[in-house]
Amino acid sequence: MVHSHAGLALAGRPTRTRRSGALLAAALLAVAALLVLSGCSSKPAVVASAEAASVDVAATVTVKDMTFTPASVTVKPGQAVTWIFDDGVVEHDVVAADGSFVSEMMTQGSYTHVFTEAGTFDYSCSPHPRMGGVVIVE
Ligand SMILES: [Cu+2]
Repeated sequence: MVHSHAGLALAGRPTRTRRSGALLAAALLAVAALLVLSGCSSKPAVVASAEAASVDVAATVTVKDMTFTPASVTVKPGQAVTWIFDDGVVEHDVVAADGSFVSEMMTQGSYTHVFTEAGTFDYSCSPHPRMGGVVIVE
């Protein structure tokens, strides 16, 4: 009795395994496609934060109340800007229009970037496009 039941179960197994394997593969492909569509089109690659303690931080921007404060900071070439995230549970990021500095999505902590060249660098927050700021390097 036990042997015949085991035999039936084994006989049925390969078909079921193949079918669920195909479903799993299809599901993974769908998830991968969604990640590609939502990730790559909306946000450039993250640029690692500099170590704030070892660079010349000349301006600090607070990310709070859905606002970058102050919205405009001016530093010299070689100096850094630090953004401090402090907006409760609301996640923000800092994304340069030219992709030269890009933070992770964060609710707390900080992000520091050293500006090596003169210029005007606009940035925004990717989930909240109306949040904007500018770093002027001169
Ligand atoms: Cu935001």
